[in-house]
Amino acid sequence: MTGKYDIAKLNRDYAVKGRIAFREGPCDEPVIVLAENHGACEVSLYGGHVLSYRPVGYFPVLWLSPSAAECRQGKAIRGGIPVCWPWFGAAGFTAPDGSALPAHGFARTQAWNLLRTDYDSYSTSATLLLTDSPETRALWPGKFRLELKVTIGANLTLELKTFNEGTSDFEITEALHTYFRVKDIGGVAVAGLDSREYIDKVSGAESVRQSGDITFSSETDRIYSDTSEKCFLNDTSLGRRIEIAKSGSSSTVVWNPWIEKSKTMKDMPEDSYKSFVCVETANAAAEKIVIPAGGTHTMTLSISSSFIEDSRK
Ligand code: TA6
Repeated sequence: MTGKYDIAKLNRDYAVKGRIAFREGPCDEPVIVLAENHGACEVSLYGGHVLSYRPVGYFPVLWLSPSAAECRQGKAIRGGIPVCWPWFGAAGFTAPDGSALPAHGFARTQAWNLLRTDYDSYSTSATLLLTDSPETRALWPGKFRLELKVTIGANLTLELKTFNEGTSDFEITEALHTYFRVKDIGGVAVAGLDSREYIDKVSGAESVRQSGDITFSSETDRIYSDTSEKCFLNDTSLGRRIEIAKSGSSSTVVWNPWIEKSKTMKDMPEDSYKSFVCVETANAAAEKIVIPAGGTHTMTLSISSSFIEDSRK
């Protein structure tokens, strides 16, 4: 036993052969391995962070930094699916004591708890739980319960459910900040956002209309609004299409840091920008979610992949 968990005991008590297992992970928090006939995924209790997803017979769907295993307390794991909550991007406000707040909220740097695991003929799942604490209340006053249900089956599905446990409304922005692995960023297009408006965080333009598919040749950082439909990541050189379906989400964020920004990011190799693109399931910018006292809000993401003809042949 190295950290606060006895992984061997967790496996003795809760592992299910071929379905559920536990391993050591970042920041001394266990990683839960979930498997089913169609594929497998892993989710860390540190940050409630999905680290990997691989459908049987396919290339890994998510990109994860080689430095992820060395992630330190208070830092977010680079790659996989970070949970950005209870705010996306800059907080836009200060902590109750007036101090500055980290980008993308605190959920992705907290230790979550494992609420339950389930499996049946079609899927295997784990439900993780984060609740407010003196540490979170020092950053944000909300009294909350946050559940993340990760399900592996024919697809990978994440369900992020916010419960307002307080006596007054609170407002959140949020994102499942998914890093999709690609063979080469130059051969990638994101489809399904044509004619949608976006905020361009690189140029500062507040309202730009998308024309056609999104391709990548420089730093790209866009928040698309009024986007509740599924979108697609077409990786022609890999011969793969990833379908990104969702519910309870109005915003879609598309990000690639490109060359110069990548050089400033010390938790990944400089050329990593060639190997991933983030298409994020979100409620961001003006698309805030107000949750009344005692109320809930659920955002879901479902990822599936299929082969496509390599259009270059
Ligand atoms: O989702 C895009 C973005 O907001 C970018 O502006 C960039 O900051 C990225 O998130 C990564 O943020 P992080 O705090 O994880 O380095």
